[in-house]
Order: sequence, then C-alpha cells, then structure tokens
Amino acid sequence: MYIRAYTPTVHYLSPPVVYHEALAELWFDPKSTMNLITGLSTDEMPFINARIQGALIDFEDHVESTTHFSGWRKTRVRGQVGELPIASNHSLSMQWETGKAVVLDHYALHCNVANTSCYEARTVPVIFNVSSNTGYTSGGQNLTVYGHGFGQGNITATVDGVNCTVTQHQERSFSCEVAPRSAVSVDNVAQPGSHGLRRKDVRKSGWPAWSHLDEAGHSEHLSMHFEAPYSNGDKLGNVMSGFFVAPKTARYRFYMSCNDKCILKLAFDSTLPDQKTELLSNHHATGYRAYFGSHHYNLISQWVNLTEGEAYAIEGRHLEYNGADHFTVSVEIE
Ligand SMILES: [Ca+2]
Repeated sequence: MYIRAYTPTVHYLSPPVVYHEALAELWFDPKSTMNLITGLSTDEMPFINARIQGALIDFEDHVESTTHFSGWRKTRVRGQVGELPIASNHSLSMQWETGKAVVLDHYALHCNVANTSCYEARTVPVIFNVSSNTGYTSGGQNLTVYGHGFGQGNITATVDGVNCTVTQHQERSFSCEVAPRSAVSVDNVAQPGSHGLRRKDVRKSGWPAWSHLDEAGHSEHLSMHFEAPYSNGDKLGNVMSGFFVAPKTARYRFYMSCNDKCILKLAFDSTLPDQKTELLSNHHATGYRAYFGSHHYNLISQWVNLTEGEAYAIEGRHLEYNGADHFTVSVEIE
C-alpha cells in the first residue's frame, strides 16, 4: 500500500457531539509532517488550524509552537469549541502547511441506529442556567433560559413535562411562559432528561479509592458520551451516570476499557434506577478503547435484553493512580 508520508490523517472528534465552550479532543496522525516544520514563531502551532465546519477550534491553552506530535501513531489535541451554528451534521477539517489532512470516515463518521443520519461532528444547544427553579401549578410564569444556540429558533420547551410556550429567542437566551400543571412536581427522583451523562470529577492528594467516588464536594461536568477526558491527570476518579435509552427492543452488550481501574453498573429494571447490577469490573490497565485481545480481563459484558424507549440507569466508575489514564464505555446492538 502506498502511504502519503506528508498527508496527516484525522481520525475523529471526541466527543463527536459538542456544544458552545465544550472541550473536545481531535484525534489525528501527523505522519511525517512534523519533520518538515521548523522555525515556528511563538504564536504558531505545528498545524495551522482545525475546524468544525467553518468554525475554528480554539487550542490556545493546549498547544504551543514547541508542542510535539509523534508521527505514524494516533495522537490527540484538546481544544475548546467556539461559536457554531446548531446542525446535525458538520464536517471536520485540519489544515497543515502541507495541505489539508485526510479525514478517515471509517473512524470519524457516526450514524444513528437506523443508519439514516450520519455525521463527523454534531452541534447541539446548551443550557447553562435558568431564571427560576421553582414555579406554581397555576402556570403563567415567565422563564428565561440562558445558554447558547437558541438564535435559529425552532425551540420546543417543556418544564417537568408541561409545555412552556416560547415568547422570544436570541442566540444566548430564550424566554417562555409555563403552562399550568395538574400536580406538584415529584422531588428527589432521578429523571431521564436531555442527552449526555453527568460526570463527577474526583481529585485526591493521595491514592484514590472506590469509596472516594461517593464523597461530596467534587466538580461535576456534562459529558456528551461515555468517555472521560483522556490523560486528565493523576490521583483522580470519575463517576459517569445517567440513563441508557434503548433505541430498539433487542439484546445489548457493553464494552469497557480504562487505565487504571473501572466498573460498569446497569439497572436491568428501568423502574428501579437505584438497583444496579455490576456488569463489568476491570482492575487492569488496558489500551485506550482497547476492548479486545485481553481475554483474561473483564471488558465485554454478557448480552442483556432491553426494551425500546425504556431508560435504564447506568453508571461507570473509574480510578486513575498515575501515568496514563482513560475510561471508555461502548455498546453493541445485536
Ligand atoms: Ca494510570
């Protein structure tokens, strides 16, 4: 096979679904191109830029003129997503002095279960804050929602299942009027909501333990897929929790990889989110997204029967001592 030594390749964006100000990692291979790069000024990067559709990814805090990317292997760079129009399908690009990188769509392209919608990157609106967390059953309250991505309109808003009629919208906020509700909202019950998982980021000064993951007072983040940020530090842990909504009534099995240790739990009964069963437990460091080849590790679950539209509580727990770290969970539909 003929391989173009000076054509870098882009593998994928992780996560592929992003929102304004989200951090994302672009995985690529510079091939031999780094060998051609000399004499960069201090405000330059080894590559010229990377974009999601037309919009630049901001690498200012993550890449310097002296940053080295090893060739002929998959490497990555972390950046912040800028002001992007909301769209279900954006393309990725990465510009080098030698030209544009080739985007490898057998890695980069993601599709829905029906294979009717595919994308290299998808942008979604994000909510950062709402003007009130409480209201009245009589309705009529005017609510302002702050975030990004509301400029295009076409917004359907509900508050605890009740319609909220949008009265005005702009890029960073929209307002809506809450309809009456027949009863007071139920409190302290886990409820499947919008896309993504809650990621609790636990940092310790000493070696982390499983019990530390249940302590209060750690930062929380929205994760758009079941993967912790790659190479995120030492002496840390992650708890990733949310609901898996089965897209079809079928058998599913889950895959897990991590460095250093990880556990995956699933509630087989969608009405009992607190009763989770341990699906996978791995106490060995694996390669990044490396589910295969380590047959003595517990990385692939048994098949489980799940029902279309049901939301099953799922939770991943991860510990990192030092050195490399990563944590990924994937799913297969039979
Ligand atoms: Ca490690």
